[in-house]
Amino acid sequence: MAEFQPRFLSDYQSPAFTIKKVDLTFDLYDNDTLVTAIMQVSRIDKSSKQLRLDGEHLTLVSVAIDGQLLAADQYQLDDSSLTLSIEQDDFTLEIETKIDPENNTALEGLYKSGGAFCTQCEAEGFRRITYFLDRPDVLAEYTTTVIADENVYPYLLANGNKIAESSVENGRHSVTWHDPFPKPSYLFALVAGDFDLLSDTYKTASGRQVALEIFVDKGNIEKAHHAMASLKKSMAWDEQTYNLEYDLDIYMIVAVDFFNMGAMENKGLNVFNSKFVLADNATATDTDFFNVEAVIAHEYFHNWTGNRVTCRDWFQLSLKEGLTVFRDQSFSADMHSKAVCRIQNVRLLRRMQFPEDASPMAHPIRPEKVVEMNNFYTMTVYEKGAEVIRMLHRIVGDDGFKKGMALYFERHDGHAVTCDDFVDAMADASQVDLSQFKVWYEQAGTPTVKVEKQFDQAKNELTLHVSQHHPDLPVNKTTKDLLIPIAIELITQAGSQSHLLTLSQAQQTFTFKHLENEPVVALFTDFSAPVKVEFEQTDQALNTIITDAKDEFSRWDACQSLFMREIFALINAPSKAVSATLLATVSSILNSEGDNALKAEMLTLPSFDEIAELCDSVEPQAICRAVETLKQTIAGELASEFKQVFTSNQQTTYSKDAKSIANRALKNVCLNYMARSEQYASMVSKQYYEADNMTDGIAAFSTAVIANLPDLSAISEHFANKWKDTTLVMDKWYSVMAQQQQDTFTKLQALLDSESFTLHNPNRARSLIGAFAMNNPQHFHCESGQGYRFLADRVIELNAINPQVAARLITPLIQFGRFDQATQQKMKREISRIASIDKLARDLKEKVSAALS
Ligand code: 0A1
Ligand code: ZN
Repeated sequence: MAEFQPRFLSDYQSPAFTIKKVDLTFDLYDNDTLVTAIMQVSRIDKSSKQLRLDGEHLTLVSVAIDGQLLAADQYQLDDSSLTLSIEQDDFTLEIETKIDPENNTALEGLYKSGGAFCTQCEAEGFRRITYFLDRPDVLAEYTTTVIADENVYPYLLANGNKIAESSVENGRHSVTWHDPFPKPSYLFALVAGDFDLLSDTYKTASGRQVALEIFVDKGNIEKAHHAMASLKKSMAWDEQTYNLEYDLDIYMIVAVDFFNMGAMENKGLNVFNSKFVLADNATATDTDFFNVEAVIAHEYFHNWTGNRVTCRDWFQLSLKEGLTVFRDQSFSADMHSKAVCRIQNVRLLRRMQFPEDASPMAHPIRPEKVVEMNNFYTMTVYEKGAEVIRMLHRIVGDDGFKKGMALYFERHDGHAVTCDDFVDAMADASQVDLSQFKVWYEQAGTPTVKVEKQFDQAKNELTLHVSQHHPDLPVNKTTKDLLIPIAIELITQAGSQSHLLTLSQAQQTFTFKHLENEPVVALFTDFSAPVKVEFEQTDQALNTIITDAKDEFSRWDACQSLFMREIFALINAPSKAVSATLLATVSSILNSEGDNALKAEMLTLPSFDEIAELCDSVEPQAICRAVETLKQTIAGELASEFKQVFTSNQQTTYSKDAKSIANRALKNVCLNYMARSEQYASMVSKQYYEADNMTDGIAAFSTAVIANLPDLSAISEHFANKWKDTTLVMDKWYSVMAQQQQDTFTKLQALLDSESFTLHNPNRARSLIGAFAMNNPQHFHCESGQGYRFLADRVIELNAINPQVAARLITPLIQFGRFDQATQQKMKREISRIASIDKLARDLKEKVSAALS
């Protein structure tokens, strides 16, 4: 069937026709919206006589060319296209379609979220609005008129600047917007609704006034101030860092409750998942505040990296996403602790991207084969893509990178380009040969770098033998050696020195002379490349890195290596005693001076997925048991120290400055350990009931759940009762409740049956089902297979409602490669069950086929 056929990067052809201008009119009704599109079309390839337009889930009303209506035998129509025979080189095409926004549960194209109309067109949603050349290399100038009931929908918004408004018959009104910047259809947006509006202005570096508007559900305006402040910071940062100014007179953000992803960078009219806009002290955690700022920045930065310069085709997605994630990460690092930001980026990469890169869906950051584009908004394209840009930054240096960015915009502003164009701009601006670097774009899988160290005592000379190794994955036809920047630190009695090595061959040797004594070597400082490392280090060397390295990331990483080592020892010998040196290390971190946020990170054990990622044929329960033993032992042995650090970091008044956030983080890590010691467990419910902010409240609540404390049911009831009318907080409640340890499946069923649960809201679905599959490994991987069955049942239900969300939630089920055969079989049985259902959506079909092949 055509809809399941893959598309290949190598088949790319430039468009035979283009659309230069579009005039859209939306007459909005819940079930019968009429869309009129008047397009100025030009032929590019003179030999092409057939114009094939994309269109899905549409009712065609009429088609006219240069004012002449076409009869039904003058075009061909099927489920995914409308094809016309064309004589003219330049013509006006007018198409009327009808759509049903209210029943659009897939949330792609035009749909209703609560009482508002909104759109989501990336990647290929515009074809659910009208027949169009729905591909990113067709750039058109849009004029959009929106007509709707004036009382119900007082705000009618679209991209660009407002150019007209009027009242029309039957209590309806009409507003027209014009966007002067040619754009691909995926950046189109429309919103109609009744909102509270937070307005502000921003003066750009060149002195232009920009109106800033954030639209939120009525009653939520106080929760929009943080988003507004974040937007202004982002605008200033992009001016200071890259000389990039905003270009329209108005920047609008609308927060909606029903949204498949985080947010969308539509030109001048971002549509956001309300989770990444709304925040106040009572309802948002420190992490939520951080994330709102980061997502606001990400979407804002897309205005240049994505909108002004866009992608030639969807295989190039990382051109805009990898680069924009790199930009938002750099912004966050400038606003907060650089080291803690970096640690969190790396944790995410190891926990989510490394497993994806070893899974049946592994793909290079620039995929070569795609069935459903929505399946490629991945950790690989985004997060590994950002790591690739970061390596480029390290190789060409900050100045070279900024020159490269400037050249990129000089060459490509207003165009749809490729990842190669970006790397070429970097190479040309900094005069560095990056041809080998491009292999990062075409090769999937996490490389392993092996290092052996030799020290010549007589000469005081250190030699590192370094080699690179690549996993054998079916997606890679061949494997090539990569250009890998290896930042290192050599720690000697005289202090520490930093070097940048470039590994370009399969094996290379690096020598360092005139050292004081045998150094301790910290490899991949600041995580200079997205690789795994094999390097034998003594516990003592790791402890030296923890105490003496200049690079804070390496200090954290050394600590994680010690934990990892202990966890593997416990997997192999469950009744062994926990190493006394490890306990001493934890104790000395607890009692050290320094940044509490970094300490909190250092004291947090690796997650299930980070551990599984380093395993080969392991039983998942063995991982869970080992982690629990380690946690219990640390908690028991150091109970009074945790209590002491917990107490000394208690705050009397709530504040959001960096120091208070850091203190809360450390205190809550301590609380988590304290929950496991009998004498202090009662501190958890005390903190819950006394908390005056969400960070402390939810930390106590989730600790009570994970440690299965006796007060749990009272706390959970209190929480649900207090927040029953606040959607985003109830999402938190569901995701905490998904981590329950006792009678888990009975309780999960009760949660599914609860009145406020619905699979139609993606946040709600993810908060229960996603949180269970990702954060409750004991029960997701329980031996009976019930956890896999639970997930598969929900995926099957979601297939009929929202295939995109279903396909995202199936992820943990298809990442089975690290587990033992018996586990793999149980997981595959459920995947097969999903594969066999009727009307399996393309999104799921692509994933289950890959998993079963
Ligand atoms: N471009 C957006 C992400 C996004 C992608 C797809 C969507 O719907 C299918 C929605 C949003 C970003 O990177 O923020
Ligand atoms: Zn993005």
